[in-house]
Amino acid sequence: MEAYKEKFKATAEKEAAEIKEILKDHGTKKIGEVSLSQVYQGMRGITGLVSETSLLDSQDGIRFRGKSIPELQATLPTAKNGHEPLPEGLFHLMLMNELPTQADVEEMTARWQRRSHVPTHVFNTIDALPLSTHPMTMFVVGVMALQTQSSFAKEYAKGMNKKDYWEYTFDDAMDLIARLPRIAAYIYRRKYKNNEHIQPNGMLDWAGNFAHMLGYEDEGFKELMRLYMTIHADHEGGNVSAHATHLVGSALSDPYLSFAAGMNGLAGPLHGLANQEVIKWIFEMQETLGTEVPSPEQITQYVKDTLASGKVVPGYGHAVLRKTDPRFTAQMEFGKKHMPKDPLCLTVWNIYETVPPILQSLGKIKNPWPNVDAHSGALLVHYGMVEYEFYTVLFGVSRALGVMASLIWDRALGFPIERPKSITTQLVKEWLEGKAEIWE
Ligand code: CMX
Repeated sequence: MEAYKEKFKATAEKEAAEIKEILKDHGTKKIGEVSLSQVYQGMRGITGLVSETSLLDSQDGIRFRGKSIPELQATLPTAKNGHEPLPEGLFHLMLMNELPTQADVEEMTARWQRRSHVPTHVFNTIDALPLSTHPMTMFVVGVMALQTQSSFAKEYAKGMNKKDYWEYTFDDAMDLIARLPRIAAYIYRRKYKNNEHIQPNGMLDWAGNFAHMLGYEDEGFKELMRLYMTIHADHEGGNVSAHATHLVGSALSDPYLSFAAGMNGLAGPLHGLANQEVIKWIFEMQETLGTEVPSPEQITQYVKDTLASGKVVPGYGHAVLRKTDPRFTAQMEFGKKHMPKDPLCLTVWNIYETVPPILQSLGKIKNPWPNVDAHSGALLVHYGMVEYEFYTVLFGVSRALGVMASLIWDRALGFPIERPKSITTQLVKEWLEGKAEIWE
């Protein structure tokens, strides 16, 4: 290692050890209303944000405007002959705080169809990237190229009245949601399907048309997309993608800039990228063990090896949830209904039986249960979408629904620029020695 790097490593290791000691002895000490441990450990449990569209309960999971996922499945309008909720309905619920009628949902589909034109320069910008580029990078670059269309940015430059912020945020949010499936499908077909693109079908709903443009005409895949786009849309305000979108938006960066920030966060393996990591990890397990459906004993050993090599088990654990994620359960039920004998789904279900007790036995993991990402890939693979590097883009298209509805509310309620206070470890040490104050 280069000497300069060595020097940094030694300095950082010393400070990390000091912080560990400080937290062991003083972690519960309060700075204002919060403890020193919360300040150092990812602000866990600190209530510091308002996000109107959904609320996460550690035991019951996510509720969108008070409605759980099973309730959404029972009450939101579906496609003709379909059973899964249409994401248009969820967006209406999050935005308007009322259950949509069939007519509300049809109007939303039509509204997004009218707004769905993507200018050529966006495709040209994506085309400028090497084919080897990760799909999430292409997605963010596509969103940034689309920022030229921002009504919010144009009106702000002209001199917009504060009371109108929400309205141009609303227009940009609608345009962005309408256009994302086109951009995402373009990336998929460019990278994996020989650059052969499929024109939109104006007769289909938003998620059904997305499935069509991706190249999947199976009605089962369209139903999966409707469910997928609904359950990945929102997970209250503190997760990385929602928080980043909200934070950047608070500087009055327009919705395109804000959403791109959120997507850069979603592309992290501890957040949305975990959905690709899960399938990659299972494929590697199958290859290493030489079997399509590894036994519980084989899975146990593989999980132990993963942990011993200093890696996380992808798809397991959560910062807030303390039970099996209802989004995992909804996907498992979809799998049991549509593909009960699928070998990859069987493996996901065997992993679900095997992993939690192992993680629990480590004693340090707060939630040993599966999250949303533990299941999604197996369902996609069943319909032929094996290109797992693309999966986080699907998550991103869905997440736009929640973070854009929230952003409209942020501007409608006039929320200010976000600016929490930070401190240094030097100040903490002086404070513990009684030589300095920490301002509250
Ligand atoms: N495998 C191995 N170790 C895990 C683990 C897992 N699945 N989940 C948590 N841990 C470890 C943490 O890395 C941490 O270890 P250290 O103390 O050595 O740093 C310890 O257990 C305590 O962590 P925690 O308080 O239980 O969990 P956090 O709130 O810090 O992190 C999360 C939450 C999701 C990042 C973590 O559980 C994880 O890394 N899971 C795997 C990645 C994943 O599936 N992410 C997707 C989450 C859903 C989403 O956003 O899409």
